[in-house]
Amino acid sequence: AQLEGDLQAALAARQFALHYQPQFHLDGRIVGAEALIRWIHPERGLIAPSAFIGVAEESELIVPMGHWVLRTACEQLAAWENDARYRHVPLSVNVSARQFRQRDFVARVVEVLRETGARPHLLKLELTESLVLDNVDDTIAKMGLLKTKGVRFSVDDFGTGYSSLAYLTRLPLDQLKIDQSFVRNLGVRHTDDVIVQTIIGMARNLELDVIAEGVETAQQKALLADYGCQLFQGYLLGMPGPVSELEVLLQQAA
Ligand code: G
Ligand code: G
Ligand code: MN
Ligand code: NA
Repeated sequence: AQLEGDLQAALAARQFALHYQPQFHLDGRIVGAEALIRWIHPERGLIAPSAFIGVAEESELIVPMGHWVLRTACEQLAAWENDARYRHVPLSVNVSARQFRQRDFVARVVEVLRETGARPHLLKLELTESLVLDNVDDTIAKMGLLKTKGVRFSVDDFGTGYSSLAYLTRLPLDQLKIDQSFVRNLGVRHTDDVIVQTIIGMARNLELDVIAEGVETAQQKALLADYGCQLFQGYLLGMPGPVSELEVLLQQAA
C-alpha cells in the first residue's frame, strides 16, 4: 500500500520516463524500438519496472500508468514525424491485461492516436500470450477494431502459454516475440532449441514476423539466425536507454 501510494504520487509528479530498446534486423538495420517505463525517483534514482509494475497491475494504477506510456510513445512518434532519420521507426508498447480489458481501451487508443497525430501503423502493441488467450473473444474484438485503424500487434513472451495454431489464426497479429527464457539456453538446453525452432516455424506458417528478445550472446544470435529468425532485441545489440541514445544509433545508421 505504501508503494501504491508512492506510485500514485509519482504519476502525478511526472516522475516516469520511457526508455527505448532498439530492435535490429539481421542486416544491422534498426527496425524499431520497445518502450520500457522507468521510475525516476528523486532520492532512489532510476527504478526498473520489475520493482513496481506488479504492484501497479494489482491496483487500478496500471490503467493511468499504461495510458501515460501509450500517450508518451505516441507523442514521440509524432515528434519524429518531421525528421527523415526517425520518421519510419515503429515503437512497441507493452499493454497490461487490466488496461486492455478496460471497456474503453479501444476508444482510448484511438483518441491518443488522434490527439498526438502519431501514424497508427507505427504503433505496435505488445500483448502477452496469457493476456491474449484469456477471454479470447474480447481480445479478438478489440484487436480487430484497432487493426482496422492500422495499429499493429505483437504477442509478447510467446511460448510461455499454450497458444494453438487455431487460436492464433483467429487473431489479427503481426509479430510473435520469442520469450527470453527460451533464448537464454539456446545451444545449451536442447528442448529450448526445439521450442524456438517450433515458434519460428509457426510464425512462418502464419506469415507473421518473429523477433527474439533477451539476445545476450553472439552464439544465441547465430543460432536464432540459423533457425530462420531475422529480428533481434537484447543486450548484445542495444540496451534500453533514453530517446537521445536511440536517436544517436539511428543517426549512425542513416
Ligand atoms: O525494462 P525491464 O526489463 O525491467 O521490464 C520489466 C518488465 O516490465 C517487463 O516484463 C516489461 O514488459 C514490463 N514493462 C516495462 N515497461 C512497461 C510498460 O510500459 N507497461 C507495462 N505494462 N509493462 C511494462
Ligand atoms: O516482458 P517484456 O518482454 O516486455 O520485457 C522486456 C524486458 O527484458 C525489459 O525489462 C528489458 O529491459 C529486458 N531485456 C531486454 N534485453 C534483455 C537481455 O538481453 N537480457 C535480459 N536478461 N533482459 C533483457
Ligand atoms: Mn515487451
Ligand atoms: Na517478453
